[in-house]
Amino acid sequence: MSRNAEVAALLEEYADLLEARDVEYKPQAYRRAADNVRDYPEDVEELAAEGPDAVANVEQVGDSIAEKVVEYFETGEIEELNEQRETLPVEMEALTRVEGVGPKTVGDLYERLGVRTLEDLESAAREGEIRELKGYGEKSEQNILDGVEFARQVQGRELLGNARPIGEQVVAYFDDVPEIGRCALAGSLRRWRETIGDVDLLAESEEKEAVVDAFTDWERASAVIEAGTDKAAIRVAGMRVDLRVVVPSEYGSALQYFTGSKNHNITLRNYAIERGLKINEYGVFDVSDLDDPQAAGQREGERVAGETEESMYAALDLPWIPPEMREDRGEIAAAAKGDLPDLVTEADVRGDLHCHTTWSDGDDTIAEMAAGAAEFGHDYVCISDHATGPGMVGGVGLDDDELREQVAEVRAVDADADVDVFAGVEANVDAEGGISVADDVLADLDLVVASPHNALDGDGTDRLVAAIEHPSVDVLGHPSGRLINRRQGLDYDVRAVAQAAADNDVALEVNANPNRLDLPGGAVQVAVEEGATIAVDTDAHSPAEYRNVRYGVHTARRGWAEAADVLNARDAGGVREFCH
Ligand code: DGT
Ligand code: CA
Ligand code: CA
Ligand code: ZN
Repeated sequence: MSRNAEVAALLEEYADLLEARDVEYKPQAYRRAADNVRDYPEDVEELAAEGPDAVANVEQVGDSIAEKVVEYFETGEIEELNEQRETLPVEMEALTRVEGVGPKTVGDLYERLGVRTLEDLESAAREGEIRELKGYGEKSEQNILDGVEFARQVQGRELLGNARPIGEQVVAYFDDVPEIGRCALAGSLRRWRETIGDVDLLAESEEKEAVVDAFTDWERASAVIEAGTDKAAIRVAGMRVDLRVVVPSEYGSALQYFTGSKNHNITLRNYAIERGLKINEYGVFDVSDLDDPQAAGQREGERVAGETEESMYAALDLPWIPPEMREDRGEIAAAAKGDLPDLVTEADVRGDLHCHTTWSDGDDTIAEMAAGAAEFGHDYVCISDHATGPGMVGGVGLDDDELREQVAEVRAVDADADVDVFAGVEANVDAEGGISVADDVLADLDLVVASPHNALDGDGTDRLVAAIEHPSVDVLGHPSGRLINRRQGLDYDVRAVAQAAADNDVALEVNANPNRLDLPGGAVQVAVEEGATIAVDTDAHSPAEYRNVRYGVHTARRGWAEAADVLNARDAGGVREFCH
């Protein structure tokens, strides 16, 4: 519920702008500070209210960064950031979304070609201006063209992990507005889609205008986009937030309608029509006695439901369908047959099987990650630092000897910890599907995660199946290697990979990091159909990131997964047995 991510994003933008101008060291300092601010377990805003000294208690946050954080919470702006934006007037966020284009390239292309926007970048590449520049070639120009196309498709869609906290903040704010009864998120955010076009919010009230006023007066709103008598839209942290206010009797029907998806609603509407019923945002109406139901007004007919969402589905003789499933992927037929799955919940998850420590690129020690897992409420955690190999740069990964040493430390921590600590590794799946860790080391580990980190384009089916068939692999980590909105990752035949996973007792990871969500919901559904097991893991690089597990759980729910399908919904003994 905090604004930590928001101020972290500004510190990162500042770092990018400095880096684009070839400033040394400072950009890294700002990025480290940004990471720690984002992950800080309490509201940094509260520290800011106490002053810069309090903010400087956050790890890696020095005095001048702390002052900027305080300035932001006091004034809504950071003067020095504004100055940097004026010196380099580029759409940094959009441009660096193009794969292979970093802040330095942005600064360079602005200096030499005046590129400010994605459009400028595309036309410079199309007209062959980039290949003419020293340090660039035809290949880099083509890569930029391909990257622009992808960056354009994703433009305007925010990551779930950024949008969800904003939505929860506005709901929390509404909880204290006396005129409001029930209120909830709707739209793609309620369905936990991986990216969000805008945040939709519904509130119940008899005093609609008071609610609209409270909404547009919210201190977090940076602009009011529109305001009417029963709906309004504001901008918060760059996102559009849409509000609808309805009377209590129509709250359930409005919630059902505005949750979507559009395709779920269309199929549900047709299902209703076949039964002589009409369903819309105002309720369910029996129209069998009307002369011309097609020509009837929205609220005409005998109203049979609408106060609650449950009543809407019940009027169609259907059980309530969880929002994550409302994507028109067979959920209405399943509900009609009484075959809805009993979806996995956040409370079902008992441990995390993928996390990193200072041994590779994590921020905290094995003991700290174990203590953090206990505090989070887990029963067990698996330490799975990067092994060296293809895709690991800058000496991040551990070689076989280091892994042997690490196992000894894990055993020592395990002896004292409040959770079971498994010794694991995140090995690299090379381009041929090989695993680059010695067999005797693999044999000493409790659990082996294997993930692709290099050559993340083209078809990866054979490569992933080969990794699954390796006798020591237990979990296939982030199978596509995609980064949402940034990198497409591997293509692969999901059904073939899921079958191989089921046959070889390998779990497919649902990596819960909001940048990844890999497997995505659609692939989880195929995996579950094929009888494969999934593992909902956070890939945490600090204890704060254990909290991302909810994004993985809801992604698994989008794939109809039940607790029985999830490896880390088992107890520690069950996990050990699976990995045998
Ligand atoms: P987004 O914002 O692009 O991530 O996706 P949604 O699903 O939140 O879509 P949005 O914000 O345009 O509309 C919210 C919900 O309202 C949507 O999920 C279903 C409902 N809705 C909007 N337009 C239509 C429509 O033309 N037909 C139907 N049946 N439902 C609609
Ligand atoms: Ca929406
Ligand atoms: Ca909307
Ligand atoms: Zn990885």
